[in-house]
Amino acid sequence: MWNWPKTGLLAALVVVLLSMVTVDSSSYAADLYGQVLRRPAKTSPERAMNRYRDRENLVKFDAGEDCLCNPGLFSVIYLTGQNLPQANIPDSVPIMAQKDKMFVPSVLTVAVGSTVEFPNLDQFFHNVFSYSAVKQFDLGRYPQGESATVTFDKPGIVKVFCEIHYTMRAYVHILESPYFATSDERGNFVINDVMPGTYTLNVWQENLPEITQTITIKNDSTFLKIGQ
Ligand SMILES: [Cu+2]
Repeated sequence: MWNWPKTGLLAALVVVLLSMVTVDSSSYAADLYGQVLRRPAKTSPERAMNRYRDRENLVKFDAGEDCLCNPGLFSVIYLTGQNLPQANIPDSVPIMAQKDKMFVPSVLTVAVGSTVEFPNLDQFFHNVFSYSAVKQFDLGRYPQGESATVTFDKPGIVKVFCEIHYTMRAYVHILESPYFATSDERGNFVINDVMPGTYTLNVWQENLPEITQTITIKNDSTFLKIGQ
């Protein structure tokens, strides 16, 4: 009888060992971590859009490189390749607010088909519009506490402006596969649950050439430094 605990322990060990043998570890998804080290592009005077011509001929979008209002601080990192799964539309509605005369966030990534909300959190009117080919819209002017939505039904990049405050600009990236992320202002990013495989890694940053490189994801988390 004194032998039972040992036998039980042995049985448990056999069960654990068997489960290790029978689970195919190659099917595990892994997280891709990284940091984009490239600095934002220098802001340069940008030709005014037709809508502003009667006000100013040239508009300088320059509030300082490190201002969080500078979309150039934020990179979009996404994987492309063969037979990628389709991105799921999230349960929570993605938000691009208008706050302190900025779009927050100024770079937003969403799955194709997503509806984005644009609430005005300032104590004055804003307007939200885009002339981008992927999605043209004009939400009109609305005050604090009001909001409006846009459904982005095609993949691509949409540049967003406010008609009232000409320094406000932002980007919505609409993506087809679930493997995408926006970096923080220091370039850090994570893409969760990437299935093992070989992909093209793409890095977008405002007014800079796109970076592409081949990347192989295995079972373990991967850490990348990009754009050194
Ligand atoms: Cu505004």
